[in-house]
Amino acid sequence: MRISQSATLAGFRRSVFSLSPVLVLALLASFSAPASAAKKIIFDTDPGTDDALALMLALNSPELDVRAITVVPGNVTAAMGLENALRMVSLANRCDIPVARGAQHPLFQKLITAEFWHGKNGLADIELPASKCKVDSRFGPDVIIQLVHASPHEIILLPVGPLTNIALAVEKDPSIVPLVKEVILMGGSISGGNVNAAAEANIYNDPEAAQIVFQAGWPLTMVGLEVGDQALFTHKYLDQLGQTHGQINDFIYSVLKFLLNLSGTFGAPGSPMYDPSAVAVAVDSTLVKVQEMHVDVETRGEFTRGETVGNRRGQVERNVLHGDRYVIEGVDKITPNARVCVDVDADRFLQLFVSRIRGK
Ligand SMILES: [Ca+2]
Repeated sequence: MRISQSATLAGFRRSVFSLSPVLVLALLASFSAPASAAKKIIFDTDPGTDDALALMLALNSPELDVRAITVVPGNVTAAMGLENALRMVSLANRCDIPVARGAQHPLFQKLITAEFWHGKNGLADIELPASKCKVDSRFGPDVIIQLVHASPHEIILLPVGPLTNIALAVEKDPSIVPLVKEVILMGGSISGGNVNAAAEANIYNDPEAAQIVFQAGWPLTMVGLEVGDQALFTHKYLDQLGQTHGQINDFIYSVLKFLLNLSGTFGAPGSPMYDPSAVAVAVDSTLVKVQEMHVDVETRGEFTRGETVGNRRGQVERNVLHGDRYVIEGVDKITPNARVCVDVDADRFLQLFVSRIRGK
């Protein structure tokens, strides 16, 4: 798609030589502005039904320029996730976007796959056509490193799976940290988990990687369960999606129909929009309210491994050892490392999602 747009623009430039320079500049500016203003993102994903929603929202949003897709194991194995990513970019006719395989397993634990929630093939048991797109030969974390250095201070990392690939990129080349514009991730919770009492699935699937990403020192927005659980996709929105048709529109309609049936079997009023919420925040940050706080990822707790522990008060007591006991001598301020999304304008987010998937 990008190639044909460039070709059209080149032809356009040749054909306007006879016009006045001022008019030409104005016309060119009107053509060039949206592309240059689009935010460059790297989409790191474990596809996954809600990954599919997120990816198609990103590809259908002119505010975003998806520069690469890196695949991480999570909802499904690395191999299945790669196949799903390739089929989806093919469906969207976007073989121009590099799709790279990344880590094959979490850093320090066994992978936990979620076909239970996503269907046997990870994509709601929808069989997409074989991909016309080829896998990029590079290792996903290397793609991240290369693209960040190629566009310093411009790349937004948008991980919507376990944070293994992002952590590997940081560990291999810490110099990318100050060069990344920001990280907007789907994951975590400061109000209880969805895999157990404490942990959210993406963080739970690789807590050590998550702790590396949270402590790296870059601007980081955590779009966690506080957003996704409030933004429930219901039949009202599904009906709107069903009014229009197209390859992406019909695919996403089928995915959401699967998810609504699934949530219905659990008596839920709708399907939580986890991964697309992070994309939506990248598109329009005014959709959410954020609170700055310091977040650590619990890696050792008996009941809390994988919990994102947010310090809502921004302080800790200072305990000083005096003989055989500690004495509280004051309170130390804690520097925030994350903007935690604590509220969302759910209807505006869901309307944005529906309209973008419908191609409007
Ligand atoms: Ca995901």
